[in-house]
Amino acid sequence: MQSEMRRKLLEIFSNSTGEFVSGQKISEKLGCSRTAVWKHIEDLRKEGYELEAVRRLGYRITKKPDKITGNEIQLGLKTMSIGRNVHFEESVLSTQKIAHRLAYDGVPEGTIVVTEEQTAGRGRLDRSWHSPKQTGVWMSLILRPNIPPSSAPQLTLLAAVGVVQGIQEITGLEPDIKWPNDILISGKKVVGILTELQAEADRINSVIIGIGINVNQNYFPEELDDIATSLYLQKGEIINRAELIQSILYKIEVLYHDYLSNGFSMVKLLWESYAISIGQKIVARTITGSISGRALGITSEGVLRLEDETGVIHLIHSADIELVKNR
Ligand code: BT5
Repeated sequence: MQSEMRRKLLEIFSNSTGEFVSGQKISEKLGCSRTAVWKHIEDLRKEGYELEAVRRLGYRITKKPDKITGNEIQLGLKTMSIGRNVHFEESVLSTQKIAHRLAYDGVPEGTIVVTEEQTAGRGRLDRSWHSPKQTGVWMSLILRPNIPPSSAPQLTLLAAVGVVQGIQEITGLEPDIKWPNDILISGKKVVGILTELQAEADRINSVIIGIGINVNQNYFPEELDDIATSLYLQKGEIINRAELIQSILYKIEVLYHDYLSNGFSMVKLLWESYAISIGQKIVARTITGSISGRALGITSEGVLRLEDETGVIHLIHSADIELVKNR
């Protein structure tokens, strides 16, 4: 099917929000015959859509295929700018890499890069990020906020809040955030976020927020088995990734607009309400060494405050955090 026809047809169903649409109406909107409509419907079925057809009522989509191309993400998307421009590729080294290039080339704010599989997905400090085919959400979001580079960590926390809210909405699960960028369920990592900048000394050109979500994996390689989990493993149901992406993008956009107009306070409050490490004993491993103590909270810049045993308060900008179990 012509991609334009397909897009229009899916749009008609999306606007009908689950109600039946008559063959007559579809043929009018597409400007084609009823026989052609029937053929297009068959094409959708071949692509994995399940459609119910009832005499005199027409058609409705009962199940969408688990695809995350631009069309699937945009149909039903409620945002104004975030995710309105989608760059999709079946397989990439890393969506971050592509997003850096697109950001440099000047794509609109809110552009996302999405893929089915990353062969060289990465975390912080060039650690690798396991991104198997068709099971996860591997995406990078390009923002261009007018903020100083020192405030950029706030956007990692903003993205984490948006992802938690999206997961809650779609799955009903209640994830926790571990400063700065891990989202955990039952103590295991389900999401990692990597924020990178294209910036000059005093101004940001682009912020590239990489979000990796384990969605439908039913197992992990041995080295991750103890520390990683997926939404499927937690919920016991396959999750529709396009709907999850739509929900997360919408939550992020709402938070981002509030952040640009009113500052960090709303995100800070929400973030603290999901954070598990605050008030707890932790070890922060930084590049220069480890500090143990109690996590007091985050500053208005999004930096972690940690009080060591002697009462000295350290500001931690970047670290891996281990929660120390109280005996
Ligand atoms: C992160 O780093 O958690 C950030 C991960 C960001 C991934 C996204 S996917 C889209 C975009 N494109 C990219 O190339 N990256 C971003 P960090 O805190 O450094 O954690 C990395 C560590 O998490 C690894 O050393 C492993 O121990 C563990 N890990 C790797 N893959 C994992 C997975 N799928 N689930 C849970 N843990 C994983």
